[in-house]
Amino acid sequence: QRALASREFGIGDPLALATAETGLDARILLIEDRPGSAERMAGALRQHHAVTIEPDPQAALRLATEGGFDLALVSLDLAGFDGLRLCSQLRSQDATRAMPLIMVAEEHDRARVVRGLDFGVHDFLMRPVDRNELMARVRTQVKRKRFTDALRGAMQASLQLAVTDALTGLHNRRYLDNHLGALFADEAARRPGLAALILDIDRFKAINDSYGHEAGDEVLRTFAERVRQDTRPVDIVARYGGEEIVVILPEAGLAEARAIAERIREKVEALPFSVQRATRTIPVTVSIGVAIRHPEDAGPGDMLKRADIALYRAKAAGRNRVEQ
Ligand code: GH3
Ligand code: MG
Ligand code: MG
Ligand code: MG
Repeated sequence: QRALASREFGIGDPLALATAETGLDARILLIEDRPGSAERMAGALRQHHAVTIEPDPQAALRLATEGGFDLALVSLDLAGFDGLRLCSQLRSQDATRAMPLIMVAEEHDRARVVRGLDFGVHDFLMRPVDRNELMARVRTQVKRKRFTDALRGAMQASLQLAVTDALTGLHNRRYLDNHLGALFADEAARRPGLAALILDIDRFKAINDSYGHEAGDEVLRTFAERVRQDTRPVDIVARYGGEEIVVILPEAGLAEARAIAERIREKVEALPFSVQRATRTIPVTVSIGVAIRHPEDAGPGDMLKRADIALYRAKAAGRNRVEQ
């Protein structure tokens, strides 16, 4: 079932990823100022892990912040320093929040251990530290961390996939609808300009018919890439339908929107499209409908409708044109 889920998302199996390296080879920061105890713990841990011993809490905090550690063991009875406070600092700053922490405490210190657990320290060991218990608790925390990291990565990847068009890598229609709705609702009154372009490749069916569907796909990918290059990061570029792309220009008036559309149209026409199977390049042109938001628009659909009507006019007038 896991394998199935990960195939669906097109991502690696997070559990397999996390358990493949079963607790081996972690980088461990051991914050302990009793030399005997530090050496005993480090000796055991070094069978499987890389261990850095740091007796000074300030230096330890700096080291941990610089990153690169998978886990820290923190003595609660550092000379002249409150180990629990160090734990709290490590838990509260962004750079170290996700790093697993294990407290090392004296038997009489159980009340502070409980406080540490309360504010999110992951685990603890009581002195004298048992070697097998030490290894087991470290292994468990490292595995948990690797699993949550892998899961977070997988979730981000699948969220990304849900709003991305697989063929072109552009945003998909779902993304466009969500963001355009929000843009309209938030800024309806204030925004100086908001414009939409609908771009539709001319006679695309003929390209498919002459060169094959795969060549058509390649043309689409190149087309999408050129449109993206000709727009700015604030613009939304989304695949709207088969060979139609919508561009939302959040800061453009009509003149600027027309100019951008004209620039895209010219470039598509001027640079021939090459595809793998065909020896010749393929001439491609695009028709573009332009619309801007009107104050009386009930929603973004009204603006897109006008762009679509303008696109239809461009087609009717002979294609390879920009109309508004
Ligand atoms: P025009 O827009 O100039 O009126 O003519 P057209 O030939 O482009 O007409 P239309 O927009 O109606 O047809 C678009 C064609 O695009 C139909 C469909 O087979 C093809 N198409 C849609 N999606 C894809 C795709 O992902 N890949 C390929 N290769 N073709 C696609
Ligand atoms: Mg059409
Ligand atoms: Mg078309
Ligand atoms: Mg079309």
